[in-house]
Amino acid sequence: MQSNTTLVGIVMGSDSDLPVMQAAAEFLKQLGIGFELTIVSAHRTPQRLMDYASTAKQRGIKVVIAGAGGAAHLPGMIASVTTLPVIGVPIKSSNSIDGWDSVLSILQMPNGVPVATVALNAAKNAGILAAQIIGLQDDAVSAQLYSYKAQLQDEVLGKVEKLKGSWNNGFDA
Ligand code: RP5
Repeated sequence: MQSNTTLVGIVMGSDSDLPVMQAAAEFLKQLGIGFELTIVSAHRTPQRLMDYASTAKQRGIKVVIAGAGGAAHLPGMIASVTTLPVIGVPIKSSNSIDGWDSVLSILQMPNGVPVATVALNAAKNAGILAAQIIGLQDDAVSAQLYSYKAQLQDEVLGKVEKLKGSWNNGFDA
């Protein structure tokens, strides 16, 4: 699919999150999935957060990817406003102690308000997960995801072959 329709909303708390978050955008671009990317700060622009989250669904967005660091309230607050699936990306930012603060702020949501939390700085996985959600109703996207998984497998099997030459440990499966 090469879509001009914007299906995924990527938001981040600050432009300082962009070096991490661009991996999500790159994956969606690779698959031809339309997305928008902008800054929405839970603490510095709370009204903008409310406006974004409350209008995203009616604007045609199917899934939101939200990345933030430190006291990372952006994904959870978006999830509190919209019924769209929200994928949270914890970011090790300048105000993070070691990244655990970002992870736990996004992961430990209360019952009733889930955020699908990926690993620290794992924006590419957020892009993949968003594509998988879009792929539920788009066969072309789904086919590309199968190819991507096959490529991952081929890469590992290539490494297996490479290792065989130098380290023969008897595992020949
Ligand atoms: C968070 O604070 C942002 O998501 C970012 O990860 C962090 C630092 O923001 P800046 O001070 O760089 O703007 O809200």
